[in-house]
This record gives sequence, structure tokens and C-alpha cells, in this order.
Amino acid sequence: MKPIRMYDSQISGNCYKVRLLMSHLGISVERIEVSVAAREKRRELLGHMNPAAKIPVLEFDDDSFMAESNAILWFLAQNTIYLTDDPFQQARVLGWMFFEQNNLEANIATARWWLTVKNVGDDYRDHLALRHEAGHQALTTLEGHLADREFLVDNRYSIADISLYAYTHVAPEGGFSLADYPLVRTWIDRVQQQPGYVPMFDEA
Ligand SMILES: N[C@@H](CCC(=O)N[C@@H](CS)C(=O)NCC(=O)O)C(=O)O
Repeated sequence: MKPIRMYDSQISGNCYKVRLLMSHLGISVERIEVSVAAREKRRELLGHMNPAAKIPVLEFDDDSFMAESNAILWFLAQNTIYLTDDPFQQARVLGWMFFEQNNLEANIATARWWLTVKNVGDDYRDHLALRHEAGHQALTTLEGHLADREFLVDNRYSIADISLYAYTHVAPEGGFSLADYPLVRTWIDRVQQQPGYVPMFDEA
């Protein structure tokens, strides 16, 4: 079962995680760019592949589909250097990926969506303040965890790092300064030095 196509968006961190891992693994697929802002017809386009009608969605050569960025990372990373085969460390990887969806993406991606993608920050001032408070708590947790390690789990670069990197490195687009998170900034640099690293936006 090989991935052949990805329903994707360049501005989406959830899609970027998958693109980044595929680049590390040397997997190339046809990319179908889907506008995240134009929501009409979304269900018609994606509903048969993902009941939540969201991207990323990966299509396989046997006509099956897979949604949820972290589930896709988990699947593609099997038997590669990007996922340990030790069940205890695997559970820690999963723990960080749940943290990413609940604490980090939920706040940073939403603030970024209002401020940078939709440009409606003024309409959402109260909501933004809550997202900023919770997002900073997530960044503080990440900073603390990086105090005595280079990567999130087992001192090796893994899909846990890829998952959290996606929205952390664009946090300033959501109004989050990273000035108070020097270890997070160094970790961002470290991720960018990994073989096969690609930036979020395609180079012209
Ligand atoms: N938990 C999902 C979230 C997917 C998601 O929110 N995708 C966004 C793009 S980042 C989307 O499709 N937005 C369009 C919409 O909600 O209509 C994942 O990690 O894949």
C-alpha cells in the first residue's frame, strides 16, 4: 500500500507535518492544493475520504484514504528511524502528539488563522487573548521539557518533533513571540538541520 496523492494546503501546519516527514523519507506524491479558507463544497470534495472533511488526506494506490495528520505520521514512520520500536518510547511519542493537538495546535493554529490567514484579529480580541494565554502555557511546557534534551523523546529526532515543530515555528504568525523561549528556538534550528528538511512553503 503506497501513498500516491495528498490533499494538501501550503499554509496548513497539519499538512506540512506530513510533507516534512515524506521529504525525510524520500516519498513523493501528487499534491492537490485545497483552499482552507473556501469552505463551500468542502464536504463534496473531501467527505468520502475523511468524514471530518478536513485536510490533510492521503490517498493510497489501493483507493483507500487516511486522515488526521498525526495518524498519517504514525503510519508512514513505521519501521523507519523517525519512530522508535520500543513500546515505552512509542507511548511517549504519542503523548507529545496528543499534547500537540490539544494544547499547541488548538491555540497557536487558531490564533494564526485569525491573525494571518483570515485577518480578523480585531473581531476575535477576547478569544485571541484566551488562545494566547493557553498557547504560551504550551510553549512554556515545551521550553521546560527541552531544558535537558535535544529532541522530545529518547534524545532522537522523531515524528514527535515533526508534529510539534509544524505550528511552533510559525507561532509568531499567531502573535506569539518566541523571544522568551530560547530552548525552543534552538530546537527549531536543530529540526531545520535534519537531512531532507523542507520549509513549509515551496521555494519559488
Ligand atoms: N486534527 C486534524 C485537523 C485537520 C484540520 O483542522 N485541517 C484544516 C487545515 S490545517 C482544515 O482542513 N481546515 C478547513 C476546514 O476546517 O474547513 C489533523 O491533525 O489533521
